[in-house]
Parts: sequence; structure tokens; C-alpha cells
Amino acid sequence: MGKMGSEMLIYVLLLMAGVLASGQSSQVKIWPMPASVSYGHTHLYLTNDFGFSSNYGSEILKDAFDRMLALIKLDHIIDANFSAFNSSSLLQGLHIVISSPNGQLQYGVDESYKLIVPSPKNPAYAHLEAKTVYGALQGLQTFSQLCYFSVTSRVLQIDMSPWTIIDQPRFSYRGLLIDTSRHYLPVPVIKKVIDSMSYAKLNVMHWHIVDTQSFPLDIPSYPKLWDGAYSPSERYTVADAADIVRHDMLSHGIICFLHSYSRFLLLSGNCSYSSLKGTGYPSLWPSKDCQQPLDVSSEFTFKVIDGILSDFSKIFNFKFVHLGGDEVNTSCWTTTPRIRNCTYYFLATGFRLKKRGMNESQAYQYFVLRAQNIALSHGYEIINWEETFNDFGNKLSRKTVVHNWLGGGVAQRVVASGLRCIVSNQDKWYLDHLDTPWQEFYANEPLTNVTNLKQQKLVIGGEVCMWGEAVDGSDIEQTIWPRAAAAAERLWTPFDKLAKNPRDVTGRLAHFRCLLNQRGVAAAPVAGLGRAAPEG
Ligand code: CP6
Repeated sequence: MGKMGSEMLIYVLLLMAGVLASGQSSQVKIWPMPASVSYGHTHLYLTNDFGFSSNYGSEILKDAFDRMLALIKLDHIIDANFSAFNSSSLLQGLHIVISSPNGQLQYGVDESYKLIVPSPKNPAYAHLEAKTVYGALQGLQTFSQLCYFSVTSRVLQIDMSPWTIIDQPRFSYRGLLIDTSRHYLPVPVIKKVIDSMSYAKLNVMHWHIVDTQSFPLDIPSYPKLWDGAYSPSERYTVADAADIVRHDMLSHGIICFLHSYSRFLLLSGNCSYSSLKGTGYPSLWPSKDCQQPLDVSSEFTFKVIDGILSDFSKIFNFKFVHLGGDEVNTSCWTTTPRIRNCTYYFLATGFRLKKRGMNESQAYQYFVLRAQNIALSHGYEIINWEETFNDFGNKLSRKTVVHNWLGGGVAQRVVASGLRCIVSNQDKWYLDHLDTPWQEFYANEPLTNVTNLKQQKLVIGGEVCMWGEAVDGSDIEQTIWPRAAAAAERLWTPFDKLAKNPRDVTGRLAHFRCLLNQRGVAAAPVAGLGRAAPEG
């Protein structure tokens, strides 16, 4: 055998070894990988009137089925000669059984499902069983990934039938943060992001609406706040927000949807002057020369927070609100005499003080805890960035979920204290870090160093963050995808089904990324954004 020949043989053997080593999962193209998958080796074809039936009449289900079918068809003309097909290889439709149809779309809703695609000669219907409509939506997403338009048979086709897929998420909170303060995102862009999330089974859209740079949302209780938008057209009306929520809930099973007023209300860092500039509420900030965070000594500050959360609770009917609390620099509070000297007010509200009043960190704690109480009074549970836990974790409401973003591995301490935690480690899951490759997104394990089973349950999931300083509607899709998909599998798929080495899922991720492209989502090539720097 010549040199070429032996190299070729080695290559072929390596290929075979690769296929054998990765077992059945190398054939399965589903992303994220379901908990349990078995399949056969026959082809099925969807009839031209492929439809669905269900024990439960639901507009949500009907809309989801129609959307799913459109995703599979992708505008192809189905012009197969159906009479040429063996009738036992035709799939007539999908039967959907919902066993406890009263489940509300809310954080923690049951998302499990079982999908059975028959072998030929058996019933010509596929079966999808789920406890809730939202489990069925996840099952429809999986079904849509089994089907494709075959250019040779000119019909919608499923390979490797019969399929039995039993599936449920590993974590109940699988989030993506988008940021409309640094760059305004038009409503259609937000809806498209929501659509794309549902393809990867992400279920929480964390809408970071306002921050230092702009205040684009209408707050009817304080109608001058959105004067802090970049321009009159770069704003969300209450109707826009409600429309996005509706899109979110009715169509996608995206479970909760948070909204942070994080820095705006100036719990955090370099806040709020610019977004409140010209808003007509100058008394919110400490002084003309020192404008953030908001004046902690002013009752008006907390009245405005109450008004905002009251308005929020009418639009955003979800379990959680994100109250921020990151990167707070409180120096304005000590350099502004009126605030520094204001001890009476604090005493009046019953806050424990040293005789001489609060120091900066006590005032920060006071602010965060008072905002928490306001959120609780509107029926919300709370998410706060991890600085609040690091500074006074034992004082936080037991209804707090601590949101990790720093690199110190706070999750272990949070759950040991009995609070819940969401992981977003900035070194692993920040999409604005363009040099973090998808392999790092895939490899980030939320339960690192959390070994106790009870404590593991308190890590409710994770969130990839698309901070908006350097992206807008023109490039947000390719910055989010495909890297967010790598995190989505980490959050959905059981630990023992995840690849130990991300390299082993490259082909399947590339396939999912092509699927996103086919569906009109501008996902970047898998070897694109965040690829390792060239060596040497
Ligand atoms: N905005 C807000 C940000 C960030 C945070 N909060 C952020 C901080 C550091 C990096 C990226 C983003 N832009 N409101 C931190 C939670 Cl590296």
C-alpha cells in the first residue's frame, strides 16, 4: 500500500472509531440533546395535509403546531408525487395528549414530554404526550428538528424512525439577557430573539430595559421617566411591552421574563444621570454634580420605585423581578451634605442605625432591602446581583434568587446559605465577551463545587448575558448565536448526556446553527465568533 493508501486507511479507521465511540448520539441531530433518545433506521414522509389532534383544545397549542409546521416547510414547495410512496411510510399527523392541562405558564411549569414517531405499518400518527401545554411546546420543537425538506423526495421527511424521545430539562431557569438601555432594540428584533430562544429551549428572557444610558420604557405612574430615551421613537409603550409579553407567553412557552430596573434605579454603579436627564424628576438624584445612585435619603425615590413596580406588575405578570444591585458606587451619598446628614429619616423608618447614622454600606443595604420589600408587596419574588449577597446575604429576603456574574464561584456559598442561585459567570457566559469561544460556553457547569443534593436543587439554572454596549439590532443575532446554544444544552441536557469534551458536539452544533440560518436567524458560523486566536 502506498503512502496515500495507508494514510487514507488510517483516516477511515479514525472516522469509524469516532462514530463507534460517540455511539448513537453521533447520528442524532437534535439540539439540545434530549434526556433519552432511541431510534431506528426507516424513512417516513409527512402527508401534504399533515395535521394535529389533541384531547385538549388550546389556541396556544394550535398556533404552536402551525408555527412548527411552517418552520419545517421553510417555504419549500411540496410537489412530491404522493401516490408513488408506500402508504405505510406516510405520516398523517401528530396526536397530542395533555394530561394536566391547567398548568399556568410560570416559572417552574412542567416542561417534560414524550414524543413517539412510529415505525411504518404501525399507526400513521406520531404521538406527543406532556403534562402541560408548555411541555408539548418543547416536544414540538424537538419534532421540528426531526423533520426536514428532502430535495430528492420533494417532501417533508423524517429519518431513523421509529423514534422514542423522553425528555425534560435539567434546570428550570434557562435565560438570556438582552439590554435595551445601551442600544435600543426595535420590537420586531426582540420578538425574533424570543423566537430563536425557543428553538434552543431557552425559557427566560431577561429584559434589561433601562440603565444609565437610556430609559426607553413608558411608566404611566411617572410619565416623564421615558424622556430619558435616546429619542422619541426609541421607546416602548405599555402596549409594546404587553405585546412582547404576549408574543413571549402565548407563542413560545418562554416562562418568565424579567425586567430589571437595575442601574436605573441606581442601585448600581455609574447610573442614571443621563437616563434621567431632562426627565423632570431632579429630586431623584443626590445633586446636580453628583447624580447617581438615586438619593437614598429621599422618600420620593422609594415612591418612584413603588410606582414603577406597580406599573410593572400590570404588564409583567411573572414570578420574578430583577432588582439589580451590581457595581454600586455610593460616594455621592457621602459627598452630598443633605444625604450625609440625614439620619432622622432613617430612624423614622425604623432602620437600625448607629448613633451617628449609617455608613455608605449600611445605606446601600437599606436601599436594596427597601426595594426588595416594595417588590414583595407587589407579589414579586426577587433576583439581585451577587454583590448584595456578598455584602449582606443574611439580610436578604428568603425570596431572593442571587444572580452570579463575578468569577468567585459564589453559587456554592449562596446555596449553602439556603438561597437560590442563577449562574452567569462573566468569564464563561457573557456574550459581549467576543473572545469567549462556544466551547467555554458549553463547558461552564453551574453545579461546580456544589455536591450536596439539596443544595444542587437551589441552583435553579443560568443565564447568558448579551450586554448592549456594543451590539444593536444589526448584529445581535450573530453575537448571541451559536454560543448561546452551547449554554442552552448545558442547561437542558442531563449531566451524564453532556459531552465531556465540547469537541464531540461540534458537528451537531454546526447542524443546529444551519437550522437557525434556515429559519432566518443570522447565527454566526460555529468556527466564527469567539474562535481561538491563531497559534504562533
Ligand atoms: N451593565 C450592568 C453591565 C454590566 C453589569 N451590569 C457588565 C459588567 C461587566 C462586564 C460586562 C457587563 N454592562 N447593568 C454587571 C452585572 Cl465585563
